[in-house]
Amino acid sequence: MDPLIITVALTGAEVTPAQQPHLPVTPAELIDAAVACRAAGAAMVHLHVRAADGTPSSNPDLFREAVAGIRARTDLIVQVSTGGAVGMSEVERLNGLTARPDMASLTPGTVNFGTEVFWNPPDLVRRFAERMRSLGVVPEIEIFDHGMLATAVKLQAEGLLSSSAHFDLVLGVPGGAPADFETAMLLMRKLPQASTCSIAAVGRNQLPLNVFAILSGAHVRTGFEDNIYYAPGRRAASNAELVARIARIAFELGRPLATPAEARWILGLTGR
Ligand code: KMH
Ligand code: ZN
Repeated sequence: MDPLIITVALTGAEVTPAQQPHLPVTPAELIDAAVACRAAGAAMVHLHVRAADGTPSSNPDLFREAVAGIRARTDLIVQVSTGGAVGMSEVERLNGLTARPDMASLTPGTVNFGTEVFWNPPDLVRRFAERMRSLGVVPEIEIFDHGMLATAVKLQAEGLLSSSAHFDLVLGVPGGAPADFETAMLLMRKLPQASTCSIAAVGRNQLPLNVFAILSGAHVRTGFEDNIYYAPGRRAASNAELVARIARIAFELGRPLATPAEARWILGLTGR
């Protein structure tokens, strides 16, 4: 197995500061959180930005400030979201790319998202993939549901996505694929052979699916975007607390952590 890449999704777009008082909101808070997560064992950060009042934002200045600060204080792989928040326009969702991140998320399909719809029709996905390629930004393909995998494979066949892409299985969104071991195994088995993948899961399923990822040779995404609790009834004190727990479990299970430099090599960001 490769060393374990821990990605931390610091803030997302759905959780509110009222639900999680330690949610990083401003660029300064995102940068401090990223620094703490790097110290705890993370190799990659998945980034959304927020307005000062905590609402989701697509302001390119906020992306640039956060990315520049994370780069100045860490060697983390920086991945911006192009999912943004439900209802954002295509232009808004692409704003993070102006910060010249290493990677960006790319969701190859539309999915019900709670009571709303996360809108990713085929032409939008193609445009996003083309924009990333033209900027030299590597996609992380976010699989919320089974059918998205087939679309990703189709785009690989068309040459729009690399045949050795990195996937993130995001399980347990209401409307998407459920967060259980059987689904995770099925999706992993169906990934193209040269793929790498991490596993993220929503809410109380985050920890068991993360542990499944450690044991099965996949990588892990943790963080407040997917789950705000450390244990039932006890909110996590920070993103770093969630990262540190994954690092401890990986250590106990004999799976070394990837440094950001090792993660770059594993993901083909620096050439093998
Ligand atoms: N906030 C969700 C609607 C991504 O970052 O690419 C989409 C999302 C996925 O979070
Ligand atoms: Zn996200």
